[in-house]
Amino acid sequence: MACPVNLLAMPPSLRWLTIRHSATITQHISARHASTTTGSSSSARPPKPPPPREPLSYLPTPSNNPSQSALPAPSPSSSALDAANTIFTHDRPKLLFTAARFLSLPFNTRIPEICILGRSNVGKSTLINALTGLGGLKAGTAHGVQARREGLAITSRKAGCTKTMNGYGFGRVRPDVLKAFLRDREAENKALEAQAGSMSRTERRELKKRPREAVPSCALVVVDMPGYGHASIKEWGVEIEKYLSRRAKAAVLLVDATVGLNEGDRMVLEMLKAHRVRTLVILTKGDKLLEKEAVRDKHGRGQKNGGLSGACVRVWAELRRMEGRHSQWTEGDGWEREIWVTGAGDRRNGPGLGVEGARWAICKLAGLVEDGRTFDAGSEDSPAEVEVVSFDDIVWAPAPSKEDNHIKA
Ligand SMILES: Nc1nc2c(ncn2[C@@H]2O[C@H](COP(=O)(O)OP(=O)(O)O)[C@@H](O)[C@H]2O)c(=O)[nH]1
Ligand SMILES: [Mg+2]
Repeated sequence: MACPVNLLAMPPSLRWLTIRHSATITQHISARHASTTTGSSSSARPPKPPPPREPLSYLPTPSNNPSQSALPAPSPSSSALDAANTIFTHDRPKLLFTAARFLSLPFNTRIPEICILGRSNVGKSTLINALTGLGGLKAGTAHGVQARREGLAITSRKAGCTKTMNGYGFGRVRPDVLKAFLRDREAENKALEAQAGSMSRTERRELKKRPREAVPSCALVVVDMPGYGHASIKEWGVEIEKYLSRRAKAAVLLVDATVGLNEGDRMVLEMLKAHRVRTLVILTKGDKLLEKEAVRDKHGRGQKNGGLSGACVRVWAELRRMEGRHSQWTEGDGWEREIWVTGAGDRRNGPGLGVEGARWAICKLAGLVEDGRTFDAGSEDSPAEVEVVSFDDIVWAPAPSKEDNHIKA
């Protein structure tokens, strides 16, 4: 996307900002780095910058050369961002299910489903709330019956608050999806009626009681998973590993930007890789690192461990190592080689830092929006060509049933 701001003149720690509104970026940078971008010698204190609302992502070059690690990732188009915003914010989210066990999950063979994983307290529930359009303050402090009634994810400072798999429905169901479902349901009903003629009364009763898939009512299902770390990963893992191995097509792994990858995250990444689940990594609490950066800047101190940019580089490098030399765990059924940053619980920032970008990245993961970004082809800084597989091209795993323990296709 053409951008009037000279990106190369930006300080390296900010270059990886994906730029949408150059005016806001200029404002943001001019307040933090007044002399470098505006050339002004005024000694007046710059006005406090509004926190950036732009999508934030880190998209390094294929060479993975640390000295050129700060590629300004092109922004998704405004229409793609708007499409993602509409899915998440136009209608109130619906709490579709709460399941403690894999076998009690309702069937879903029609709607893209994304699970949100991460250690306890990383900010899973907060991000889900912010995706719906709630401001940072409310997104990070949703408690009680009222929040439940509003379809919000319950957040807590105490670790281990979410103990069940909670599914939220976002957006309106696509008419073609609904039409196909109703057509198939009608055919299924006819076949059952024909079958029922030769059945005993008990068999007919059993048949009626069999759980069936509900009529699709949304465009996207997001599942808030219990966090790990509070209880041991082994204790956490049984039902969730069943979910990852038999049902999951796509997952978002949240990593605390202030901590980086921990043992639990690594174990989950190994699971995702083993079960070939398409994975998106989002750093949370990016606002905390930016705040620390601002304090260090003010005192003329360099950034500790490279600040937020350093956190992205470390996570990215580790994921590249995890891809393995022989097995390609990249786009398609691998991890999306782009790291997104959010500060969904940032109380000073209305909509939450980078939340708009996270909406778009999640919709892209679900196949609801196309990438459509243009990279400067042939430039040394262009990211590697990646094959994008649409969500529709992924074969859905059969829904779990008590009689039959299906294996993911
Ligand atoms: N500053 C800041 N705080 C956050 C962020 N995300 C979550 N929090 C806070 O971290 C705590 C745990 O969040 P929660 O969403 O319940 O974590 P979960 O256990 O992963 O669901 C809450 O007190 C949130 O307000 C963030 O991006 N920035
Ligand atoms: Mg939670």
